[in-house]
Amino acid sequence: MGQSVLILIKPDGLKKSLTGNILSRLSETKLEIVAAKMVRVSKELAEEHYQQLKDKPFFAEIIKYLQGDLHDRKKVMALVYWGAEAIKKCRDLAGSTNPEEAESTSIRGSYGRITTGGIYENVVHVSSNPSEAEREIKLWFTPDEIIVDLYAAKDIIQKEIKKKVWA
Ligand code: IDP
Ligand code: MG
Repeated sequence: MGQSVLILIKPDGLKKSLTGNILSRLSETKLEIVAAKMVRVSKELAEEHYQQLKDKPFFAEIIKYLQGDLHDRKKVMALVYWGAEAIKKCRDLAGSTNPEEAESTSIRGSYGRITTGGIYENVVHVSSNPSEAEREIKLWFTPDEIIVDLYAAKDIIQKEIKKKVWA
């Protein structure tokens, strides 16, 4: 049975030009990429993403961090990986949340740091369990943006919705 997992390359990862390195490391897992895009992160999206941490003293700072306010890079790269034990494989590769405690060969151990303000800048987000992965994937992606059917979806007809199309 396959599992899906949301990966975010956070603004520090993009600013430090680590995209290629991180994707290479993730390719060691032999998992399949089933969705990928660049996202400009709104405050609402960041707060929804980290909703379970809203009572933590560092909440406001991680919202700014995910939005790119700390790195002058207002974007993240969002990907969905799919395959056997996807969550464990990706979390193992990412390493511990605290980059100083993360194994030195892990992504966070190699590239993360703790800021003087105490925030763990750890380069990547990886969902930590299947229900968190489902919630996060549905938050970051629409069904059309994922090339396989991961979760139940339905067709609806929407009228009078303003959206941008090619001119
Ligand atoms: P995770 O990213 O390993 O799943 P979470 O507990 O979900 O860890 O925390 C989300 C993010 O918040 C972390 O990746 C890190 O950037 C930041 N963070 C978590 N705990 C701390 C802390 O104790 N101090 C500072 N930043 C933290
Ligand atoms: Mg987490």
